Amino acid sequence: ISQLDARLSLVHFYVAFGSILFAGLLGLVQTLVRSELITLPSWLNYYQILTGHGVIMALVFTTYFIFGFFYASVAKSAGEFTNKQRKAGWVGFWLLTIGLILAAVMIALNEATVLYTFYAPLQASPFFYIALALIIIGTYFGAYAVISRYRLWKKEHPGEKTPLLAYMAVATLVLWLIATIGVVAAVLFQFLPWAFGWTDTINVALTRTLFWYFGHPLVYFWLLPAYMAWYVMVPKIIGGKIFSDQLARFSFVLFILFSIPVGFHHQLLESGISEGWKFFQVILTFAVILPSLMTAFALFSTFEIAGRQKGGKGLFGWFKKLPWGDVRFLAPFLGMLIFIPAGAGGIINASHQLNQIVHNTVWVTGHFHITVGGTVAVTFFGISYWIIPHLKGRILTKKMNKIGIYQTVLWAVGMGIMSSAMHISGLLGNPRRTQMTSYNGHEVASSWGAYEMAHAVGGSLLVISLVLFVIVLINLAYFAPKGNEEFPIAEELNPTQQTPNWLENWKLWIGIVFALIFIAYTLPIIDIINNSPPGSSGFKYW
Ligand code: HAS
Repeated sequence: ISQLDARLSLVHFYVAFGSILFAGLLGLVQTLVRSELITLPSWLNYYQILTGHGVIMALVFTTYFIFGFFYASVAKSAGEFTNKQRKAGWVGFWLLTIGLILAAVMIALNEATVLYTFYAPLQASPFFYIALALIIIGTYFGAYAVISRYRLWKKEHPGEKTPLLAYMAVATLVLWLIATIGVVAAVLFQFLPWAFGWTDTINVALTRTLFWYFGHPLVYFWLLPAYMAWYVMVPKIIGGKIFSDQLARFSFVLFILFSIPVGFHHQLLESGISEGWKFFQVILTFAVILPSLMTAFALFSTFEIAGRQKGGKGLFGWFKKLPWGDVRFLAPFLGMLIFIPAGAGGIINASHQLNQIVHNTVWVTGHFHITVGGTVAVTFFGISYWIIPHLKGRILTKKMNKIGIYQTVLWAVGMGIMSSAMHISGLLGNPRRTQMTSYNGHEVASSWGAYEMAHAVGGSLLVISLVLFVIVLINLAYFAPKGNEEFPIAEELNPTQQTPNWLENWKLWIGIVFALIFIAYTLPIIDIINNSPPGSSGFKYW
């Protein structure tokens, strides 16, 4: 891709890599505090670190990485950005970065110790909410750049099927744009007036509902770029083809439809929302599992077909033919493998009765570490190993490939130890989001001790892995031999198969998703507004 587009993409990656290393260190500190191996100095508190870790990992690392990946993927598949589009990308980058700096300062000053979900009645400085608003507006500029490049491609190629990668980036951004309506409404109309003191109270149930309207699709905003790599890049790396272009597009459409009207599955134990509406959203939650199952099916087929074409015989002979020594494949494959238990955990969470056991325990912390910290992060590592040298005009050397394999395996092992311990001790009642886990030596709490230690062991491996990751990336960006590292985009297995035009009918999908949102949310929100107890005046941790 052009130098100008590469620069826009790279600057996003650099912030993403710096932030994951910093937030990883904060995560390690948390595990050491919870396992009582260290105590914090008086000027620093646990929840401040937890907020920094959550905000940077969940919102900063992911958002920067995803936009860096989208700019490169769209420029590669749909053509160079125009000056206007690229300018929008830069405006987006600077808004994101100003928002990030402002949020970081507020957290460092202990004036935004509200955790990454910034639940009311915990109250932050108004500047923290302004920072969030800047970050979201920044993403809108980025979305404009990507979507308008895709539209321009359609104009330049009338009647042709759009490039799959660009289509997927647009689908993910459509999901993002609709999802952010909830958080924008909460920040503009509830949090900011309350934090500035223009309103005395805040409706807590409404803020949480608007947050989860956004919060659940947010997890698919993280996941879908990993799916882009699984559907389009991994087949090329293994010498195979995309199993079905239609299936891939349809699974992304299903994510748009079903990922938004499901936020209540995070609020199953909250009062103020009737059981019927929770039940309805749980049904839709089970519908959003479907595109992941379709993806699993397509990937197994891709692997088997590629392995057999390479001479793999018998029931599982094809498996041995996959390129296990290539980090560009191994890392995303580990991501897929991790997603099997991670997805099963999600299904457990979504089941109303089981949710009563796991809600607000470290089981949930284990769930999101294994999903976003496992599946998504490991896939992003795999992408980084070829995309950084590609953008810098260098190559992934054998030595860096080997270190990359150690790094991703170490990450998977560390995450495996940490999140398994979290899942198990969650079932033993270990609560999430608390610094003190000893409860003065209570018998039940003492059963968590060994697991807390395992968190610390896993967390330490993760930090070693991150240091390795950043070292390899610095090498790939500045010291690896010059060359042309491949940007892997696979062809379709069956190119003559027609992809139906309705898959590209955005008005239809956006119309259906708004209808579903209307059905799933209108009455419960009216109920919340009419029947909530008096709002809360707020609680400042600082
Ligand atoms: Fe979740 C809580 C339900 C997926 C992230 N989730 C969270 C939170 C986060 C999060 C951050 O229903 C915590 C928020 C907080 O702070 O409170 N989650 C689900 C369900 C799914 C799911 C049903 N979650 C994710 C993903 C995430 C993520 C993905 C991040 C990226 N989640 C919940 C619920 C809660 C929750 C409740 C609230 C809990 C509570 O009480 O607070 C589904 O999307 C999962 C479907 C996935 C599958 C797996 C398919 C497998 C594939 C791999 C195939 C492998 C191959 C490899 C091909 C069905 C695609 C080949 C292998 C060989 C062996 C050859």
